[in-house]
Amino acid sequence: EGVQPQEYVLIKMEVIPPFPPQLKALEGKKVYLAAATLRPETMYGQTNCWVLPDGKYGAFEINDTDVFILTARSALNLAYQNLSRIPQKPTCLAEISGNDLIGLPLKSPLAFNEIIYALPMMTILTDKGTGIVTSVPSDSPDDFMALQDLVSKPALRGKFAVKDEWVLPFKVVPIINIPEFGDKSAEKVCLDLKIKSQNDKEKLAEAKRMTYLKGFTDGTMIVGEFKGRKVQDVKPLIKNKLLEEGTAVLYSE
Ligand code: A2H
Repeated sequence: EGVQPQEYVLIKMEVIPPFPPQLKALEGKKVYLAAATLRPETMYGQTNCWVLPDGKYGAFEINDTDVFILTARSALNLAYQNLSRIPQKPTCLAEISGNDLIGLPLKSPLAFNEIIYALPMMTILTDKGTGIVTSVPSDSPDDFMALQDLVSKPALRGKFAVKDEWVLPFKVVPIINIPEFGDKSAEKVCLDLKIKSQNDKEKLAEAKRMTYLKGFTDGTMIVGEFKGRKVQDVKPLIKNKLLEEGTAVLYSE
């Protein structure tokens, strides 16, 4: 963890009932996979959610109705940020492995796709954010490559019991134009740098450097309520809209 606190937006990705056996203890609750993001303005382009297959997650009571699935570490932090039914004390209703989350159907705010699925990503860190990441392959090189891996490697899908229909057809949803990179900046930069997989760390770091700042300074929204406006102008507006409608909360660590 850095010296400065990092503020994330937690996107509430709602698990669509009926719940599978491993979530039966949560019946009757509103259950969300809580994904930590620095780019709330990209939520229009969500195509899926990422979990770490070997990751340990828990279902924690946030208030009387809502349950968040995330790491115990982040649940403890949330409990000190007024996001726990009992202040400063996380209550875990069920322990769940990442493998048990794969294939869950989710409804996520702003996403054009009505239903998106939780899928495996090998590079998720359990000591950052919530251990849950939302996937925007148009604008995130990590997300693009992790999805590309699942799409191009049937054996990888087989290993994690990922059904073909959860990843195919592979459709990137264009949401932001960057003059230098077009409407699918992450895809373009991954192809230009000839990145082989989600594990190609150095090249992915370079791809992120190339796209991250440019998306903010030079990006224009090409979809949604703020279509035609600059990313840097609408980022706080979209963030506040999500917070006000209750589909996201702030989280610092
Ligand atoms: B970002 P920082 Cl479109 N492990 O959200 C790995 N990655 C994680 C994570 C974890 N435990 N928790 C969050 N992240 C990702 C959107 C996005 C993101 C776009 C473009 C770039 C981007 C959609 N995925 O991040 O190390 C989340 O992905 C580029 C850095 O705290 C989160 O924002 O700076 C970002 O990394 C937080 O990374």
